[in-house]
Amino acid sequence: MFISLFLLLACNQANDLVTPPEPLYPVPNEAQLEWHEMELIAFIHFTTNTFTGVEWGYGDESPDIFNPTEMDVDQWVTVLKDAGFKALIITAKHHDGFTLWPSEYTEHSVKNSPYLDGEGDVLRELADAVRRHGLKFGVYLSPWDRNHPEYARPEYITYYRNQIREIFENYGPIFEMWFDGANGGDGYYGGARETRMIDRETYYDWPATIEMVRELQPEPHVLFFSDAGPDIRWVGNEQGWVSETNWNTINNDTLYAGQSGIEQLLTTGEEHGRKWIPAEVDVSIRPGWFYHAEQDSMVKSPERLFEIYLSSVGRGSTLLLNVPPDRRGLIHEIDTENLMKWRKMIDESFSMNLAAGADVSADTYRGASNPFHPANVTDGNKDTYWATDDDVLTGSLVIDLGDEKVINYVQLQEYIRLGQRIRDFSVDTWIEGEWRQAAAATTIGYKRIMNLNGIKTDRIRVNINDSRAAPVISSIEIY
Ligand code: FUL
Repeated sequence: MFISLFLLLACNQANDLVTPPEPLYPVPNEAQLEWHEMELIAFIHFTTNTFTGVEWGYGDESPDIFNPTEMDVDQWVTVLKDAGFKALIITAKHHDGFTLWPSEYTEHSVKNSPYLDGEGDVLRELADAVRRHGLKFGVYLSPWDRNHPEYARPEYITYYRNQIREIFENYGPIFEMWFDGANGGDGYYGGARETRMIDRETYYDWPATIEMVRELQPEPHVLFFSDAGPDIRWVGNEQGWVSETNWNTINNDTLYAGQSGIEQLLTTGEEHGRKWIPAEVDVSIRPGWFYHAEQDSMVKSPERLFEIYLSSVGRGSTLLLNVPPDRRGLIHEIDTENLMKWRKMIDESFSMNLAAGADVSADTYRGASNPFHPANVTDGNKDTYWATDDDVLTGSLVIDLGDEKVINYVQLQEYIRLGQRIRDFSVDTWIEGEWRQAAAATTIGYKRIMNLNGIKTDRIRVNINDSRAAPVISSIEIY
């Protein structure tokens, strides 16, 4: 009796002594983690282009044309929130230079439009509505300005930074700031009507701009998006997908916004990247980024949006879906309907987690110690995980469903606070007395959804076939 009690105590002590895996650097910061967990962010393109019908305004549009007649930002936010978006990013200024807020630094602004007799401030309305509804507010401020007379000269940089200051001082906190890669070309430029090119690598002096913003808003940490980060990277395409292999890490030392030829690199990231700069998948629900009535019949269907969900969120990325308001200042009925049907598809596909509370076993777990037990992957707690010993880079988890079930999706999550590790995994199903491979892929990262196309089985096996360090999985869900 005494001996067995002693053994038990000794064992428990040994369990407590098993330390968690060391992080595999780089790891995400808290703001990036929150961004990963949002999964869905809405993009709003709205400016004079909505009224002229073009995608890139030349910069000579009269503010007189900006006149939404039934403007209702609450409708935008309600629709987008109901669709599941956790944040909104709006084009405070697109390439045409028109500002949606009454900037004191330009006349090319909503303040000189008929909207609310020049008293309107779209940024104010939206920032307030977004917060009222409990979402986060982000801003796109085009670096390229085809209206400004000093574009391509040093004076413009002062102007651009003044506008950033206005935004952060009056509409913050801003969770994400979008720096677009399209920079320089022909434009109005205060009447010069000429082509102006800039050195994309040096002209904006991004480090100084970013430092200025960090001083303006020390907390919460602003996430800067651009081709090169520093917090979030462009995904390299505008069609709604990130590569099947998707590393959240990349080396951005020589990258800059607007650099050509880096699309492929951006869409995969780099396994040995020295910075955590995850890709954001930006795509529009319509062919254009702005609303054009003639594209009403081309709004992406709920099915297409669902495919996009799987090739973005389902590959460990965040989806930035553009839903542009129309000339009334409303999200169009067709877009609303498709968004709602898409939401229903997601809810229906991922509502019944067959793995919740199911029996899980593994061929190995860290120190055979409970804090790293395989059951952690089905306990619904994102902060617990299964992990192996440091020198064990492979492992298999078996989830017993009890009875035979039809399986459509297997969803996996790495515990990315400790870095992204897994580079090869597969999913087997138990059929007719043997394991058969149903799906195989490379990276997991924040989230990975594998389509099993309705296979019937009572047991699922997840094999980690290769990992950069001890694999650490926080969740496996089965639908
Ligand atoms: C691009 C821009 O040129 C498009 O107009 C749009 O804003 C898209 C999100 O980024 O670079």
